[in-house]
Amino acid sequence: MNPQSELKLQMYRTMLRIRRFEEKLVELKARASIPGLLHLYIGEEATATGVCAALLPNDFITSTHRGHGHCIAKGGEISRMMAELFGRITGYCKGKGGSMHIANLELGILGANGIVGAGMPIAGGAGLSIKMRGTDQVVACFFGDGATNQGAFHESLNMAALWKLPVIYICENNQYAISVAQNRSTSIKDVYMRKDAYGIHGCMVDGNDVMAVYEAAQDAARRARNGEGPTLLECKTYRWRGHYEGEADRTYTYRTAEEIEGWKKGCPIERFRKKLLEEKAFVQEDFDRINLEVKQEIEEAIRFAEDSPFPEPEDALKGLYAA
Ligand SMILES: Cc1ncc(C[n+]2csc(CCOP(=O)(O)OP(=O)(O)O)c2C)c(N)n1
Ligand SMILES: [Mg+2]
Repeated sequence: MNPQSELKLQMYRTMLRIRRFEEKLVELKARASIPGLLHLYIGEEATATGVCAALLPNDFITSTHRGHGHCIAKGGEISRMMAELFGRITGYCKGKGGSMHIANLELGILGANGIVGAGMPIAGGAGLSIKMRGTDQVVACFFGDGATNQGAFHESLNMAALWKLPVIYICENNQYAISVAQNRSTSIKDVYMRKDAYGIHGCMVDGNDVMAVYEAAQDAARRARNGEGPTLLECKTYRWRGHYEGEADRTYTYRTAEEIEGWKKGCPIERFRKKLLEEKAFVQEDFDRINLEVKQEIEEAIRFAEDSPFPEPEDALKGLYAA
């Protein structure tokens, strides 16, 4: 298989792994098998997948409260993520972090984050460290549309522009911040236009088109590695589930069933599968095989999590950092 086709199939698999992992979480949460809050990424898989496909293993990402997709796309193992959500010691943070705090420095994952906008200064710091160490790494910094009205967004973009830091700022514009539609909170429709305020590159793509996201992220990564500074990449997308798992009762107070169904019809994974079939790059059996393998991977991850021990009470304060 040529490398381009291999990459496409890999991207399909990554999107499906994110989708199936989270569909399983819906079920587990409804049965109260896992503690803590869950913000699901279902419907937005093409954004993390396209961006991370343009990164190298030693590049960094910063993530958000809706971070499972970023983690999987950057190389996170589903079994260790599942164990983390089950609160077991085999999880990425020894079961003490949970959904909103998964981090792994070996994979360049500088952390999911429960504080909206808090990944942006971290990405700036990582970008500055890359510059000072003189490597050609880049940082992909993911955040939502709501986060772009935080002071941290403006402060970070200003400094990254001034110091030409190798950071790709990715706004995952799913059009809502909890129940607040973007047009009720943000003075402009297209967030990427804020590039002009900082004199940096920026563009907007269909965040549900994985190839469009990939190509835009590749351009941004190339510029960053060449010392040309940051890019603001806006990906228009949509979350299918509530803001958090369990929101169901409130969903239809701020968006309609028709709106949600309309976006589901444009499912990023189905769209990509159909495109690959049309290109005659693959046959349906290729997708069937991947579906089966992903299903098995998720089942094994649950077994791994359930078979893993909980942390000991006397270890409660180990592995914690305070500044
Ligand atoms: C500093 C801060 N303010 C408020 C919150 C509560 N909060 C959690 S998620 C969220 C909305 C974030 O919206 P957006 O950035 O668009 O991300 P999305 O949830 O849509 O992915 C808010 C206000 C928080 N966690 N941190
Ligand atoms: Mg949002």
